[in-house]
Amino acid sequence: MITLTIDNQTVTVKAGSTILEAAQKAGFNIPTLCYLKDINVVGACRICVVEVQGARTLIPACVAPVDEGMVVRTATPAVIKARKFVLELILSDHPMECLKCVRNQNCELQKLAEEFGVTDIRFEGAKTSHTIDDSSPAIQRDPRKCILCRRCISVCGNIQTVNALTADNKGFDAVIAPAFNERLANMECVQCGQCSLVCPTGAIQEKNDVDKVWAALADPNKHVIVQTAPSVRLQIGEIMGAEPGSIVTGQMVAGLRRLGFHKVFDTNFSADVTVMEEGNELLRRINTGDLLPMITSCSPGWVKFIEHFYPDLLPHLSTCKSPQQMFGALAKTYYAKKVNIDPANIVCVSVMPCTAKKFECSRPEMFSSGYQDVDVVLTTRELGRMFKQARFDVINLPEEEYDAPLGITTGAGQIFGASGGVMEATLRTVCEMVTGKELKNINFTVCRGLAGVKEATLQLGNLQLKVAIINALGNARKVLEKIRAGEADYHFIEVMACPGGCIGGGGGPIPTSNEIRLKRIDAIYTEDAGMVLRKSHDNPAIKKLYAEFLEKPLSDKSHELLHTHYTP
Ligand code: HC1
Repeated sequence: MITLTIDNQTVTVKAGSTILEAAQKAGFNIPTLCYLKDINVVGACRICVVEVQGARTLIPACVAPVDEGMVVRTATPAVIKARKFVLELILSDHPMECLKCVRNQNCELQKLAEEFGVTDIRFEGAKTSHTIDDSSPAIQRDPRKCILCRRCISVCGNIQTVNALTADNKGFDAVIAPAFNERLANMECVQCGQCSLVCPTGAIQEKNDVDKVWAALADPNKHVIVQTAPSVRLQIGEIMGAEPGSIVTGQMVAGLRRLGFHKVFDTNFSADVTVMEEGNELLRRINTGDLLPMITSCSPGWVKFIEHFYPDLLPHLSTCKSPQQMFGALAKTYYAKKVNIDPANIVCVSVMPCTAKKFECSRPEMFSSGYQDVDVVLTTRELGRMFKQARFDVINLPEEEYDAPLGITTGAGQIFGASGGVMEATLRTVCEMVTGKELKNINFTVCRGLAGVKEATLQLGNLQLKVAIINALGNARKVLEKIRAGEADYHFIEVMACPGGCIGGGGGPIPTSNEIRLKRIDAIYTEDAGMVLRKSHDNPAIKKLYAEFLEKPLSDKSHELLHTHYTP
């Protein structure tokens, strides 16, 4: 252990800790911009400088290790002056478009400039000229707003192992961009949006589709329906001012109805359909000796990752479409027929915690109703913007229920939003199918939590089922390498592209940290525990869907609408 003094307070921390970690442990609030715990520790921005007795210069606290007897001061006049200087330098090459920036009032740079009273920029001069890259269907880059902090490079390279972004050039010409300043659409970017979640400014954000939805709602000839993903009901509360982990399902439904959506439906419904289809596909593969392990395919960033980097392993993907896409296909066939509305006049909007869903809905495989199955995808952040534009105090609205039938759901559908949820939901159904007996305990807690790779072996009658659950693409890469090497004897693997699963999706609230992810995960399982029905095969609306329309899981109709094959 190391003992040092910070602002006259004695602090003891583990050897190898940084000054920033020691200060945070002792309750000091040193400002940071480039630093991101466990992800980006590069000392690029210098806003965290502190005075260390005996040192000739100010020291960046985020990268400097503590030393025995060190004397640190975090807020001397020299420190404050230096931090303000750093901010002025950053702002001297910033477009200053705060009023029309998507991150206005949620920008780390803006907040620090306000805190440090930066009202004049003494170094006005040449500005770099960069063009906005809106080539990707999901992500938009505006390098003019980039402060070169490198958080996006770290999350894309170290956590996701995608490496779509890099630092090019030096000094004034430095830019964070795809290699050779290529456009994002031409890179292996999987559109997971984790870069937008960690960007301190508005340099990386989702493609804005809010106006498309207002236009649809204004069209008297359109029947506009909306589906909300499992994790949106807790993420949207945070965006509207509630504490992380608050569940505002009924309030969100009320808000959506007030925005003018004709029907408010739930992706949890089609998550239940996914369980029926995927569970049966798994048992078919096991019983017929077909290719194993089977890997989930509901996370579109993950699907793009395997397409780009491991195309030889694509046959391992379940043929099931994601719940978002199953919903769209059913909305424009089953639901359209039920309510006697021409599917050409249905606009199907999704609200997702995910940027990659914007890309998924436009894939050529996703037109099985005869139309684009899902027309517009909004991230949770964009829905927050719509609520704010409408000036709805959503978290205090009286609660309302989802519409039937595509809003009748179970706890199994709900838990899809957390890493391990797809696996647990599927196990609840598959176990009862295999054993023919009702499960005494439906909580497969081994599936839960933030660990990057979780494994379990379950005895289902005579079947010993080996499963793995993976979140974040860097962890997926490790397991895919094992599959390639013939060293993975799993039957079934869940992969979610984003750390923590969809509750940590790239379209969610900013900031998102592991502490916040854990609160959202708790909320997901609380919501599940409070539901009357918690197994997909018990959902009466699902039973009716099969009786009236699909016939049975894996039927020809199911294959036509709900399954696909991905090709690189
Ligand atoms: Fe997800 Fe899914 S859980 S992918 O994370 O399978 O986005 O929440 O909607 O489609 O149901 C996202 C979340 C979501 C799908 C479901």
